[in-house]
Amino acid sequence: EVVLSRCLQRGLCSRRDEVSLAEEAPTIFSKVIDKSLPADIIYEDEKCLAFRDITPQAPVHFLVIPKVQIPRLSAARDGDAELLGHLLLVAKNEAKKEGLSEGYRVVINDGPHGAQSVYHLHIHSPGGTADDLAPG
Ligand code: TR5
Repeated sequence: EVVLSRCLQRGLCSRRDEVSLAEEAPTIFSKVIDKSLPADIIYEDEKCLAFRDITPQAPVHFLVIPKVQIPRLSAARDGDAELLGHLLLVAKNEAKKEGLSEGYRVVINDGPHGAQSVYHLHIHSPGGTADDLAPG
């Protein structure tokens, strides 16, 4: 019921909209955030977490996620602007720490047509080679 009311507040779903409701449900990344599932965390602050992708698509491949559960980019609101900017800056800072001085990609998959598999907004930052860097 809490999940449903949050979903309704965001205007994402009606009570019969089970697809949107499923997207609002906690994902595996909630367990990474609350540390009930181990992950290789490389950065954390009060707003976000960065950790290595479990199936890296490049020599360096980490994810940056907000601690609040925004299910996908298309569900973000105008009020999320500062948070979204913060995630990008964290991705940039971590890429520098990882030594990606020659560049890297920043990718957000959105929804079924965007090949999104985990419905907790995340930024992919793969880098380290000029070969295939396409995540997920
Ligand atoms: O397809 P999208 O854009 O949704 O990307 C989801 C990404 O999450 C994929 O690149 C997965 O490899 C990654 N993933 C999935 C799990 C996971 C993870 N990265 C780090 N740690 C993970 N744990 C502990 N569990 C996952 N199921």
